[in-house]
Amino acid sequence: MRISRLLVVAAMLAVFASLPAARSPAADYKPEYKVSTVLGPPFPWGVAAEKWAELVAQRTDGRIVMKVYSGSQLVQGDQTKEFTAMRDGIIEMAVGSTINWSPQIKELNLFALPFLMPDHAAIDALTQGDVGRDLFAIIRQRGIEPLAWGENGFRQLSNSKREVRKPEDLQGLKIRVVGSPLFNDTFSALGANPTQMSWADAKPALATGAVDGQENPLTVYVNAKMETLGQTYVTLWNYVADPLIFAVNARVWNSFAPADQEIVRQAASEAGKLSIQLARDGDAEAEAELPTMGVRVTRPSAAELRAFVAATRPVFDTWAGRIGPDLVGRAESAVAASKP
Ligand code: X2X
Repeated sequence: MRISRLLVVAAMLAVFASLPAARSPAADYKPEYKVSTVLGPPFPWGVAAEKWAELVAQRTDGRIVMKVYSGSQLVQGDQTKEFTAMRDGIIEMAVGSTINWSPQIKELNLFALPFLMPDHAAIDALTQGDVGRDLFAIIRQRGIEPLAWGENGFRQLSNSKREVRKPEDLQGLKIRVVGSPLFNDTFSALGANPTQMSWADAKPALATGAVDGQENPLTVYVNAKMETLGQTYVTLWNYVADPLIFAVNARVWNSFAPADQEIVRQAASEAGKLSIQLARDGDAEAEAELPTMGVRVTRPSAAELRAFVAATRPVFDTWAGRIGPDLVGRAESAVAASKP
């Protein structure tokens, strides 16, 4: 009797042990993980987020199903609430802009310091170097696991009123700006009249003429068809760029088996690279297309750019103090070292 019971237990153990190991943690997994973005496809941002979800679904044999919700719909259109919602677990994952998370992570304002990064090499010097690692460590301390960098792109100025080649041209123009107060300060310093609003509100505001202009990468300009919203003057000035961050709520992250964490991280890294490539190629294509769409493109000369730099320098200095002079100093050194 005793022996037969032991045999039964042994047989049961043998059956459990033979179950595929990778399947067991899936029991704790959610049927779906919500991924928040501001822009969906065909914007590069949305394409890259979908790619992340697709790679993870394939490589985990469907154990981890990620669904992308664009338009900041998981935070009722308020993109500046995305980081908090993800930290609180309302959203499990996001591909978020550094701008939209900077109200919670002040150090992410770094990328919005006017004229810190002149070119793509400068962005890479920050995100792919020590500065990027330090920023990820700061985010990690706040209950979010950052996995990879992506890119929204250099933000160029457009408006419906006139060519902007020098700060005086911005005088009195009503410009829609994004969520960080740093943008208000920059445009106020340039003599414009900045109005902060979400992306959800920006398009109607441009369409009705409630605002005269906005700033966004050219891929956003063309995919949102801003030339049809009266935005016929574009100034290419590379004044700031916003990287994207692929990230997961820490509790969700810790619930994944190590092998699955590796898959999710690797997929984010590949989708991040795709995001950077799509953003850069897309901006270059859009730049070539703009003149054929009846858009007047202005590219200030180096001397003309210096006037914008000088006018915004007090804003740079004030915000460098808030972001952390040490971090900003190291960022400036990394940018200087990236120059050919
Ligand atoms: O709102 C914007 O301008 C956008 C889409 O670029 C961001 O989310 C930062």
